[in-house]
Amino acid sequence: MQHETLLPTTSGNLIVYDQGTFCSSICGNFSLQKCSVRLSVPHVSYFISTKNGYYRIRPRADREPFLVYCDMSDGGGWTVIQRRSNGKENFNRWVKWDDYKLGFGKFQGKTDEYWLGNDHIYDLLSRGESSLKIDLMDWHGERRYAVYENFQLNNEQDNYRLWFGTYSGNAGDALSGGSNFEDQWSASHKGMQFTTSDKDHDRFLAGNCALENKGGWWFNRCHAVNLNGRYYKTGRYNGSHDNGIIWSTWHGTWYSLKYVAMKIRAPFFVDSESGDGENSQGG
Ligand SMILES: [Ca+2]
Repeated sequence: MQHETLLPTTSGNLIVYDQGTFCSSICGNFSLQKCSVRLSVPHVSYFISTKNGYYRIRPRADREPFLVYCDMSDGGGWTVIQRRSNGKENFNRWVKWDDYKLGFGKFQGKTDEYWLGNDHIYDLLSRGESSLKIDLMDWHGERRYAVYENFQLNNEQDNYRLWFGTYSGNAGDALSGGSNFEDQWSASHKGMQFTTSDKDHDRFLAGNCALENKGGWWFNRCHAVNLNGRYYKTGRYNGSHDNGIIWSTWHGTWYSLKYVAMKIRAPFFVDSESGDGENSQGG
């Protein structure tokens, strides 16, 4: 019998839940189609509604558990792998490749900024999480989203090369590079390796895209999407490089978004009607 433990809230709403689980499985009793946690105590099993918050998950039994924000609204079961909301966290890392590999940021408040880490993301994806949803919000409070099926990373030996399949949503398919062939050739992120300022794997021969664009990413030469870029508090910005937080098919490359989050879950997940109803998109 699987042992599951739900501990009382400590600071914030951390819940320890680290037996081979991740957000989809916490919020993933598919027969109930409900975001719930099964509590197992002697002779009794029952369910409670699951809340948005930070959970300590353990997708691989041979690795240490780690903290992550589980978004149980928006259908439920989402593991948030990246979030930008206030510019407080430095994504232009000094110790670069290893920070992006292991993860960094703050894991406390519901809008705290972090990068979960390429190793953690890789482990979650290799466990079957493969739907990627990206939430976007501009400085007028308007929201858009993009969903990609078959989101996958290769391992570190291949520098976390990025793959993804079918797009749906209302933000435009910027990860594929934009609307015309020339843009796609130079800016599509499909098949690109991860680049940081100390490890250049991009297709820009004359330089390093991560240095110009202020954060690690799956750069081509260089990008149509730059979600780890510099946080501008204005929306439109000027500079020598288009290094803001960019989703080019919505606001172009000279507009930096106010809020973005990247989240993943299992592709067979059935949207939940519960969760705690909290709007996870911050603001
Ligand atoms: Ca280069």
